Amino acid sequence: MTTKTDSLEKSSTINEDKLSRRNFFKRTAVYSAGAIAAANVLAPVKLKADDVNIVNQVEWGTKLGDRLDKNLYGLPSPYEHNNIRRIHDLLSSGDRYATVSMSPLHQQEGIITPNGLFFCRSHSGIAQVDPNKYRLMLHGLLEKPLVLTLEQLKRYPSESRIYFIECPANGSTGWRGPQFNNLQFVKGMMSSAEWTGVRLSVILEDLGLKPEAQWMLAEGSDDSEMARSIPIEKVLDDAMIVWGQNGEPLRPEQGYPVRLLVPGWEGNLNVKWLKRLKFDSKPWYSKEETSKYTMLQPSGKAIEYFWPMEVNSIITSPCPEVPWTDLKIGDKVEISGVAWSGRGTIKTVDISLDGGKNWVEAHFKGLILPKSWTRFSYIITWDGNPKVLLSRAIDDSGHIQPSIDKLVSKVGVEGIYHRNPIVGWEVTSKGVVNNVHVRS
Ligand SMILES: Nc1nc2c(c(=O)[nH]1)N[C@H]1C(S)=C(S)[C@@H](COP(=O)(O)O)O[C@H]1N2
Ligand SMILES: [Mo]
Repeated sequence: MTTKTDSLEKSSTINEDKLSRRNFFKRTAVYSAGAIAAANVLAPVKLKADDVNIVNQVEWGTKLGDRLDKNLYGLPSPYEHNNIRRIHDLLSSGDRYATVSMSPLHQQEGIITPNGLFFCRSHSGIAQVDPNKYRLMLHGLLEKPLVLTLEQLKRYPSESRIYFIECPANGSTGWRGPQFNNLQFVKGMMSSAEWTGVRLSVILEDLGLKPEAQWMLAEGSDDSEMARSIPIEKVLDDAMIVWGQNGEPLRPEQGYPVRLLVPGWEGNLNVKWLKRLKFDSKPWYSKEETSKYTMLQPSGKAIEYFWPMEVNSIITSPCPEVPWTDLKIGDKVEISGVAWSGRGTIKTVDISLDGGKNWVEAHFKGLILPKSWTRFSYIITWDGNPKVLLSRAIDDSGHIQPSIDKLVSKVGVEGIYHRNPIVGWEVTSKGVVNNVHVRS
């Protein structure tokens, strides 16, 4: 693999949404209205080990705090007001109904996305479903077809599992080169949660699946009536009907009160505001599996079904929003990120500091679960030399992230979906981080 700086394609740096830390502090300073002057916040902080001001009472310790009944549903600190989903015109319909809001991956920790930051992809706005009027129909090739209320559905034995959901269009702006100079718009079409619900295998045992049933149709009750056909092996393997998201009811953005969860497979199969599940011997060829979510090949033919989300990884620190501009030579600094695969469990993540010439193995942090985000880490000593950081994940099904050129030579650039090549960031000698694509 040859990698020279001149073979890097740089991002065109779309900066209308400035997402840098500097901006964060600026706006924070404005928000806190005089409490701290902006200049103080932006000045380099000099820390002393014997600073008495730290143990003396700070301004928030000299008066009563807020009353406990101020927010009976808890809210983040007002200083975190910049930790939000973002929408970009290039990824959205003008009227903001059929659109996607991108999750701020650079501001997340661990393997759970807080519910307020979970990315949302919706084809016709966010339906507000009355749980008292909610009904779920299970019909087709079943011994005992059934309609359930929400309470009845929740009486089935439930389990809670951590899975990511990723739109197959995640990363799709990168097919022709780096387009956005930030992590949020490059990879924010995914999030992860602990989902609570009932496995379909449990319900189907109760309702009696007829042997001819080979496919399940899942249909949403929102205006788009999103519908997808799912093969019965996957349904019986690990698909779930879920009503819980990180310990509380699903958020409206995630399909309140009930969605389908198809672990590791394309986001669009996880039908929200679920209305019915129908069982039949053949697929339905709904609009979402004909006009969309097929994969156009260089030959002009399209792959019809392309279900699992491929093995993938991204460095989340540093990234353009989390630069290394405050580092001094000799500082220890962590390169960290997230890896995931819809085919199974992450086995290895390798890191390159030199654009793919040499690789070292990262170590994992925290839980390592199938079809979940897996956190990786590698510590280096900052030497002030420019770097091109890349990450490359391998899963336990034997799949490995391809290079950009290898992927493009196989699937072309017209397909939009399933873009999982090795990507990363350039770090300049000043610690500024940019989106670059390494060609090989
Ligand atoms: N009913 C319904 N389900 C839907 C959609 C929709 O528009 N309507 N969007 C799908 C798409 S394209 C994706 S990527 C996922 C996104 O899930 P999220 O919005 O919870 O992140 O939901 C899927 N389920
Ligand atoms: Mo999607």
